[in-house]
Amino acid sequence: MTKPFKRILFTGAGGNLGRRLRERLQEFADIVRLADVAPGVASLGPAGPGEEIVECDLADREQVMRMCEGVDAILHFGGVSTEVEFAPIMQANILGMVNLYEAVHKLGIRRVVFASSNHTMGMYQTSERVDAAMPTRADGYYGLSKVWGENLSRYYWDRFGIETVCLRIGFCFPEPATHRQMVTWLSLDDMVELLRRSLLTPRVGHTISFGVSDNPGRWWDDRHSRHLAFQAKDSSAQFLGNLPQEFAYPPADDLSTFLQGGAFVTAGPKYPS
Ligand code: 15L
Repeated sequence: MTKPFKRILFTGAGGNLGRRLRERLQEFADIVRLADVAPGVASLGPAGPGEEIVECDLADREQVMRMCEGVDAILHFGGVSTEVEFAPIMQANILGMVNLYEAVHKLGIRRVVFASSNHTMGMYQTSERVDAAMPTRADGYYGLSKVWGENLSRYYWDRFGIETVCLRIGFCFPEPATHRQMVTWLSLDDMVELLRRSLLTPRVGHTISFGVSDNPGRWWDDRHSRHLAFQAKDSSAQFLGNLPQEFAYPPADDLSTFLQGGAFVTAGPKYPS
């Protein structure tokens, strides 16, 4: 069967999403190059049929250039994926994005799908409905680094015509169990469909889309990425029984309940104690 691409690169292959997506990536290309930093690579085991495994530190310009050589499209899921101190975020997510887009530009790669995050918008309230044209309101260093990635990729579209789809992914784990996880859940099948639409839609320009299933009460409105024609098939409604049955009022000052970013909001920068 002919596949859409000869070779694609998936960065962050050793992470939560990378490990779960690995076998699903085969449909997109004859060869899937799986990349991660050393510890991530170690957990990948040997390359299977149609796979290549590459070790790469995103902060290292030369390594990033080598990692990108010979690929037709990139799924960029690498980097720090949670709220931590700024130094590692700066290396992997800020400098790493610069290195990646320099390589993409130099090597003539035409399209990137960037795993952004809902934490670009984490400071909106849970009672608000958010779309991609609204100002970003990151909830910490991690969310800010994803805003940087979205803006950098927009610059590369405006200046050099390199297309990027930024996916503001929600909670993409097997089973949601809290109210926030229910609202923000993205099933693996819907994630794959979103990748399919992001890679195969003929013209995407610079697109920002929320990565979320068809959940009840969802906060995010995808009116600005309808051209992707993504239709979520799954819904977290099937997991409603996972929620605690008794209601308890949250404390009035509990930001993690009232802001969309949840626990990331309070995990962010603090004054030294
Ligand atoms: C993210 O951006 C994280 O990478 C992921 O691990 C989840 O925690 C997700 O956000 C979330 O908001 O639940």
